[in-house]
Amino acid sequence: MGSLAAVLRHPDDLYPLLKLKMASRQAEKQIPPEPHWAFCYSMLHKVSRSFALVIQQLGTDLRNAVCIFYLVLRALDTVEDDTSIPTDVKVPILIAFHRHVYDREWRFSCGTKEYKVLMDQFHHVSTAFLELGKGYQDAIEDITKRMGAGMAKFICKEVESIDDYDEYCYYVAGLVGLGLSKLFYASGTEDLAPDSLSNSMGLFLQKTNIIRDYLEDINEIPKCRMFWPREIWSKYVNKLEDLKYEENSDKAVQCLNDMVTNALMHVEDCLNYMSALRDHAIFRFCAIPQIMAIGTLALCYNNIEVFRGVVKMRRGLTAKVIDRTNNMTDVYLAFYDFSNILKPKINKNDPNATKTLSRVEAIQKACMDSGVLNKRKSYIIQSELRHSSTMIVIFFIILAIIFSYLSSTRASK
Ligand code: D61
Ligand code: MG
Repeated sequence: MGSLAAVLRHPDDLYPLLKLKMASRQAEKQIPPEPHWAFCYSMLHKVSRSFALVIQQLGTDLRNAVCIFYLVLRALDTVEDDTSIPTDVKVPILIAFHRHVYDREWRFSCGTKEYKVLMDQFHHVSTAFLELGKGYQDAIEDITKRMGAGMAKFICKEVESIDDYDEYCYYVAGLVGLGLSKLFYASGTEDLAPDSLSNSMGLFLQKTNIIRDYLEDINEIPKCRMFWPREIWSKYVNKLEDLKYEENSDKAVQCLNDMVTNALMHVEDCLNYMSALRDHAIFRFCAIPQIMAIGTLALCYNNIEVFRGVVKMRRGLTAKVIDRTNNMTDVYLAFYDFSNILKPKINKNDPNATKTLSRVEAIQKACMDSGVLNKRKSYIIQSELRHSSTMIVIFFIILAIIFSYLSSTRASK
């Protein structure tokens, strides 16, 4: 019912939502026949709703490599995230994980729900990994090794300084960016991107996750895990969990805005990375998550709800992003539009107002300087703001058609 209300409020979400629904049905139908590959692709859909769809659109060889890369790292991350595993058990597993992928007998049970299934049946992932080309295998092994070592380092170490924060994000997400750039290069369609730009792609996504997931991470049972750097939050509160208490709302929002401002630093690198891509499928695979991230940051900025519950872009807007992201013009328009949503939310009394504003303006300048912005009007906002009554009429016509279809099929049964 909530989604019906959302569609009524945003009628032009309907078409992209239906298109997305059909695409994900299609993707679920295209599960390969071999049992290990079938397991990998159905697992990918279960553990990552957002990445599965964009991975599915890549060409076969690269798609298989990226799928296994994802599952191997997701399994590694399941070990890292399971707070019930004692440190002396966890650290050796993280460090040796890159060798476990070659061993079809290896198994370590941990995690919950679909992550537990991934761990329990990890032999399917190893089997599929061993079928990849050597170039892909080497890239995946190398990144797994470096990420495992980095995660192990941070098991016993808190994220204190902003440098620690960047270092942690480099291990868990920047390295994914480096690995993906290597896989793209190995597939023969792209030049090898500079490491610093690949790293920024991961940092921007990871920092957005860390900001959005504050409440989920602080409430983690049995032990909370926190990635907000002390160097930032200690300016506002004495303990990180104090941010969630109502009496600290003002400080909490200021701290949140500080974190968002920090994340915005990576945008220009990300735009440069994306502008060098040539393959349409790889481009969409990279650009869709980035646009979702800037959209999420625009939504989180100055928003106390981050400390109260889940703040997420509505499904219809996600569907629109997936539908409308095809080239760099779309990306510049999206970044311009979302920074325009963030900009009026900057309160001049916020301690970082000037810094935030200058970052937002730098992003908008980068989008402007591309020279494509005036060619097309708007990516999201225009259609968001336009309250088109025709769309509502169309919606009700479709609803009536669906309704009469449903009642006629029921009548014929
Ligand atoms: C282009 C396209 C996609 C990119 C990219 C460049 C650069 C980096 C990334 C994707 C990675 C971004 C990670 C952001 C989400 N964060 C997490 O999932 C955290 O776990 C990090 C360690 C495992 C990383 C697994 C991964 C993720 C995305 C991939 C991938 C592998 C392989 C291929 C494509 C995309 C986070 O997970 C828990 C949660 O978010 O709930 C955590 O534990 O911090
Ligand atoms: Mg993790």
